[in-house]
Amino acid sequence: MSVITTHREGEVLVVVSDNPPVNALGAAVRDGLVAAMKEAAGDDGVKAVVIRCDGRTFFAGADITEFGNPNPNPNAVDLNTVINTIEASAKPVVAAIHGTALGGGLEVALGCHYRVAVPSAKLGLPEVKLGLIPGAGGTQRLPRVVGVEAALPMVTSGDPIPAKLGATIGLIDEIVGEDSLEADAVAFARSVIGMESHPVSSARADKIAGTDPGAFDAFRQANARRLRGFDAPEAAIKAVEIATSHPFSEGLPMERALFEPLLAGTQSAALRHLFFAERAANKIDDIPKDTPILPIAKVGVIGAGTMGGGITMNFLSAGIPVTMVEREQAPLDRGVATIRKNYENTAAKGRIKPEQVEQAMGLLTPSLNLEDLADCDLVIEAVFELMEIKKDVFGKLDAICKPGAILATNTSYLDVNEIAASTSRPEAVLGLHFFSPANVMRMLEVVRGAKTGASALATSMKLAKTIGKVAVVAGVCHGFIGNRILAARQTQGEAMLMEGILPARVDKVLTDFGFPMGPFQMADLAGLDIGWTKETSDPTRVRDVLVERDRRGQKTGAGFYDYAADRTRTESEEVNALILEFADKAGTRRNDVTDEEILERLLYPMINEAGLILEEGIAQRASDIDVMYVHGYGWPSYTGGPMFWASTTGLGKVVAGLEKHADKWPDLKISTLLKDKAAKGEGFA
Ligand code: T1G
Repeated sequence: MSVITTHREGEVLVVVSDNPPVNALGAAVRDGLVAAMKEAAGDDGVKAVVIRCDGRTFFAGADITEFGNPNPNPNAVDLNTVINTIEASAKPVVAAIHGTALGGGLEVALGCHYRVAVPSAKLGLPEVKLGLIPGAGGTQRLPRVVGVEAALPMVTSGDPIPAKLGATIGLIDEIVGEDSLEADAVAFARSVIGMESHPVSSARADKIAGTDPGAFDAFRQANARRLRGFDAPEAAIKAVEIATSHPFSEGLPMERALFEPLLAGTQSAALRHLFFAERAANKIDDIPKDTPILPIAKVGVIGAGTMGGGITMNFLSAGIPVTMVEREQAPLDRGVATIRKNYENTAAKGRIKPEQVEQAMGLLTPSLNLEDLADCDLVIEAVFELMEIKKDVFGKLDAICKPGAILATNTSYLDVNEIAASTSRPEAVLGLHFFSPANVMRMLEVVRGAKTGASALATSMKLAKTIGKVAVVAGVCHGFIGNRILAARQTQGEAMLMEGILPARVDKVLTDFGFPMGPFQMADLAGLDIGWTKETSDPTRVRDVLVERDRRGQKTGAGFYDYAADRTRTESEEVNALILEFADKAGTRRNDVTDEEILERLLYPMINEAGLILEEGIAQRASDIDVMYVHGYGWPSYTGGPMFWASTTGLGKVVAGLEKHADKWPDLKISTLLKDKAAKGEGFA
């Protein structure tokens, strides 16, 4: 059965693609579309064409699985030929859009003379998210249809826009009925039959005439921070600029000339790796695909602080009612007020409508009573990070909550098996480790206890998608996947202080690598007093001495750095002097440390810890660790995450670096898996 079929609605030929799961524009689709256009051209009874797709969405782009591999169908027509054939049709062609018209999908729609869409449709050019730019005329046709001001953010952010906005900027000619797409598209097609001419995107000049040449540099400056480190967005800006200064016939090959090097580059390979890695992470290899998913109609959250409030917002925003429990009225009221303020701030930025604030708040039930959680399908505790407190809470929940309810801990380090043992339902206990701020960070670490049941796991992975999180399953060890690997980096960072290497220099090496912040900025943000007590404070440890001086981090206006009221950071002379004094006293001060050594000593131990985690089965697969670090810890996505980066760096180089600096980590155990792969010249992919 061809993936492309046609049928007649009177004088209109309807062309239908049925290529699940997302109507990717693979070879069969491309060939089929050209054949359909030939059929339309050759049939005098056909006066117009509608192109639509079956299934969940209009074409969602080129087939990404074809990239980076030898072309399986060298004789198939390329996408540019398909689109140019559509655009050259003497008979008007209408794109009928539902779902997400993305990448090559939107480029096909731009080749059509008209575009209609259902209200729920979205349109975008997400190629930059794959380290690419549109490669089939998108950067040349989109600005000609919507203008540079609307085109630039679409092409450089890769974020889709809703159909309604598409209609506003002229990308969509008509918003049609949500449930009558084909009929309304055929009616639209009939309405344009017989017109003298039809809009040809590549020939239009009205929307780009008079573009301010300075607009491009202005856009670069306004978006420099967001685009830092990525190659594709700059290429996209250049391509749009070309559309305003060159005829389409020259612009199309120039777009291709910008596209090809990106496709061949490491950044695109890295981002395509992450695209599939995110989807693989959602799969748990050893539980049956038909494992029952438990309905989560009501959620309980214990704790209304930063984490509890942020966790609560995830479910409210997904339309799931939450009962949020605190021990005292004042913190409960503060928690509710903070949630409301967060939503109101988001509404003020235009990201949600004011009525959505009330919708979300209407789903929140504050409570001082654990008994109010009795009918919840899932309860998540976000109480103080002390095992005794957690075990006490779970013991009470076990008695209160209905049979089958899932009981989750938000712990970021503690033993989930020990927590589960404090209940009579270990099969329903797991970790749901959110990352702060929990309502923003996409990462969710699902910690699987030894007795956690398949349903609880499968339900959690599905729920993660519902609340817009990327989930990775971790086994139980101290710090699970993310924080255990992070500890390896933080340990080295502190060791460098004793060599007289200052925080600002260490942090800069990591921010130059692409992290949003380095270990000391991160420590100040989280608070230097996590786990610190007066009784156990270590006067030989810089961090503890800072806490003793009440330099607890950003929250006290001083930590490794000094912070102004607006949280602007400056180096602290006091702290730098203290560090040099410590290094001199210990006789460990060095003046020969290079930035390369700093980077190797910060990142290689992370790769090694990841190798140990894979050996121990704490992570299902290496790509899960990439997903975890990109979405949970700010590892620059254009390097693909730690495992992809180590593989492109060369595992042999990593092992050599670990051995070269072995004296800096006395208790280091080099991962056997890492050494074996390095010896074979393999990567982690
Ligand atoms: N190619 C191949 N497979 C794809 C695919 C694609 N473009 N998009 C999705 N899949 C697979 C995905 O791996 C998963 O497989 C299944 O479909 C469901 O996806 C020339 C060069 C469309 C919004 O970047 O954003 O066009 O895991 O789990 O949550 O200029 O998929 O089931 O085996 O994500 O409902 C541009 C990428 C390509 C769109 C649907 N297009 N896809 O989300 O399902 S480059 C994109 C998405 C290009 C042109 C350029 C999302 C989605 P499996 P899913 P979803």
